Amino acid sequence: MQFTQAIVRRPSASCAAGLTTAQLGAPEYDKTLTQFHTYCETLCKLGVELTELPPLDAFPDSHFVEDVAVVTPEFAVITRPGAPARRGETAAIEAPLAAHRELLPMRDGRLDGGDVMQVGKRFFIGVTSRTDVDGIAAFEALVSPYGYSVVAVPVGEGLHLKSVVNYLGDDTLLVNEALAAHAAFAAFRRIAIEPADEYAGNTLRVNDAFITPAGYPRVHERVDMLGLPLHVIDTSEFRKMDGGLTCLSLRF
Ligand code: CIR
Repeated sequence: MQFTQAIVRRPSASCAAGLTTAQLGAPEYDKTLTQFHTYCETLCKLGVELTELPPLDAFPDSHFVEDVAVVTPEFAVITRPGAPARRGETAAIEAPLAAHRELLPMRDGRLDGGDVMQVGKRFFIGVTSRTDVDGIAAFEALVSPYGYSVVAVPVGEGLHLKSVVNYLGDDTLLVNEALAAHAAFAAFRRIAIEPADEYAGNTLRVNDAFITPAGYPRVHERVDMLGLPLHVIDTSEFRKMDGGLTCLSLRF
């Protein structure tokens, strides 16, 4: 969980035209940019060197860069996003990532990076409306030669696996009640969050700190007990588009 680099993409003025199920209204562009800048500043404060890519007006969800790639110390998998409207985003992430890693492009199935949770040499991958078993098999074929294993986890609700479970380091997961009982996670210390706080499950560990969404004091209190600095930031505009903290960057 030690990162020196992150790639972000500035949100486009078209961002309100992206995909969403949230029914929270349209995001305000100015506020979206303010929240994006706070996020970027927070990453920088935590010792990460940031590459900010320009907005892509034709792809209103393209600032959710996490979905188009999975980056490890050895390589970057270029995914095949599950939503057809987002498939074209991958071309624009290849050159920035090629500067840092060998690229492994997926050729089959569907898979969003938001469904991929890495813990050491293991990937837990959500089976969701965006990621299917063919995508998981294609991903596994690319990463297994590097010594990585893959565990598929059916996700009943939520857009992505990482919408409801995130690895906080030190064998600890922040996880919704439904997945807290899943056998795949039995060996972890699990901080279970109640349904009303589920959005804050998308809390991000960066180096020796956490970044968590504003508005969830019960979750803040529990994460605070882990003893690392907690950066609470407003993500209201991203939430309107089903987005959260992890999806706004690729960290490596
Ligand atoms: C989408 O539906 O694809 C975007 N509006 C939100 C993507 C959020 N990504 C993520 O959680 N990894």
